[in-house]
Amino acid sequence: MKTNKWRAGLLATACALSINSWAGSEVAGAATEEARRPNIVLLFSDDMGYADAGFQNRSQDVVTPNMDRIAADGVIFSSGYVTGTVCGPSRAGLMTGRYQQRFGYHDNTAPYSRDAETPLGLDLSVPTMANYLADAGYRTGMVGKWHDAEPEEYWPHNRGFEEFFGFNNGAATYYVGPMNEAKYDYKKEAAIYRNGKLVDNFDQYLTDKFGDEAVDYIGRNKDEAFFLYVAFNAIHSPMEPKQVDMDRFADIKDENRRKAVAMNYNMDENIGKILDKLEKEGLMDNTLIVYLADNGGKLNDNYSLNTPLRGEKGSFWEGGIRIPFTMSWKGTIPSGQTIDEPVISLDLMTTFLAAAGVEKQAEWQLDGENLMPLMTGKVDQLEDRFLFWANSRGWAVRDRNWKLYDENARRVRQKPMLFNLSDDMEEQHELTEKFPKEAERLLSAYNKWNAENDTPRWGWNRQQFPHYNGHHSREERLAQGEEVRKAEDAANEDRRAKARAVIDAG
Ligand SMILES: [Ca+2]
Repeated sequence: MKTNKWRAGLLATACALSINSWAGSEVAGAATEEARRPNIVLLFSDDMGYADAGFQNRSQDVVTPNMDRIAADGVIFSSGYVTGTVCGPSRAGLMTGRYQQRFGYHDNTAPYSRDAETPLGLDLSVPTMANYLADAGYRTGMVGKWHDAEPEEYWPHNRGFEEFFGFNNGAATYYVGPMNEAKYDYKKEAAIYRNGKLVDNFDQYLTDKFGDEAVDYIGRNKDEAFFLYVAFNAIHSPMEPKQVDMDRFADIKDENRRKAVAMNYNMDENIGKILDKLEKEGLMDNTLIVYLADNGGKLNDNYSLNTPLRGEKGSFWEGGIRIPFTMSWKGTIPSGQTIDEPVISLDLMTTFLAAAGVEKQAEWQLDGENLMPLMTGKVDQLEDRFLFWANSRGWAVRDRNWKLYDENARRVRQKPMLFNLSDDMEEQHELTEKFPKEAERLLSAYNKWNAENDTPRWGWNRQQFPHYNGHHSREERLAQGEEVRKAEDAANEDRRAKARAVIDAG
C-alpha cells in the first residue's frame, strides 16, 4: 500500500476499522458482514446535461439503456448535484467528499495564481476516496479522465489508486490510439498513461478502450472488494463520434446534436459492458453502482441538453450543477425509486464509507451525508441542510426548497436572486422582494459557510490572481511562432484523420 503524508493520522483511526454494517440484520440471507461489504463502481461522465440520460425522461432523442438499467435497479435522484460547474472543481469535491473551496479549488487549474508559493492542484494533504477505501482494505482502480495538476504526484496512482489508466487533461481526442506517442510530444497531459507510463499506440476508440480497461479491472479484482472509478471523457469535446454511432442516429436532423447523442450512446454501450461483466461474475448483488455527470451540459460546443433547467455548464443556474444521478445495489437498495431530496456528489464519499463499514471520523471533515438510510427507506428525508456552490466569481446556496444565487458576486451592483425550486425548478420567478427573509436566511448561511473556506488559489482573471504560473498557458502557445503552431495543428489533424480511418474501418 502506498504511503502518503496524511496516512499516519488516518491509520490511527483506520486500524480500529470495524465492519459494522449500517444494514444491520435487515439484509436477507446468512452472509457474513465481511462478505456483504460491497464493491463500488463509480461511473462519471463529462459535460452531459440533465436531459441526456434516458432515465430522466426529459429528451426523446437519447438512447441509454444501460444507464437506465442502473436506474431501474435502484434510485434516481431527481435533484442530484455536483459541487462544481466545470470539470476540475467537481472532481475535487467528488474525490475528497469535501467542498473543494475548503482548499481553494474554486476553478479549474489556471495560468494565474493568488501567489507564487501556492501549488496548483488538489491539495496533497487532503485524502481522496481511494485513500480511505484502500485503507479499508479495498483494491482501488481508476480508468479515464483525472484533470488535476500536471506534476505526477497529483496523478491518481499517487492519490490512493493502485492502478490508473487514462489521462490528466481537461479533454482528449477519442481517436488518440495511433497518435499516443506523438501526443506525448505535443501535449503530455492529454496522452494516455498506465500509472505514470505512456501507453503504446493502440488502434481503438478511446471510450471503447476505457470500457475494456474497466471490464479487465473487474476480471482481475473480482475476488476481493474493489473500488473502480470510471471517469469517461465522453461527451466532452472534441465531438468525435464513431461513424457507426452516427449512422445509428441518422434520423436526428441537427448534425451537432446527433454527434452528442451518438457519443452518449457509445458511452452507454461501454457502461453496458461493465454491467454485463459484473453480472457474469455474479457480483451484481454485491456491488454498489453509481452513475452521475460531472457538470451541466454545454449547449453550444457539445449540444448536450439540460431541459427543463435554466443555464448550462459554467453557471450556478440549475443547468450548470444539477445532473443525472442514479445509484443501485441489487438486493439492498429497493429498485424503481425516484427520490426528490436534494443530494450532492459529496454524499458519495460518506455513503461509500458507510457501505464499506468504515466509521466516519470527525477529523476527516467530510461534508456529505450517508444516503443509505434514505435509499433503503429507513428515513423519509435527510436532516435539514444547506448545499453550497462557489467559484472565484459567484456562488449559490439551496436548502430543501429555496435557492439564492449570485452569478457575479464581484460586481457590486448586482444582487443575489432568490428562487423557490420546489415549484420553480426552471428558475423563472425571482422572489427576493417577495420573500426578503428567506433571502436573508440563505445569505447568512452562505456567509457562514464561506468564512470557513480558503480563498481561491488560482484562476483566469489577472486582476484577481496576480501571479502568472504558466499552467496551460495561452501566452506560451501564442509566443510560439505562428508557423510552428499551424504546423503542429496540421500534423495533429493529419494523425487524427489517419486514426479515424483505421478505427472506423474496423
Ligand atoms: Ca465537465
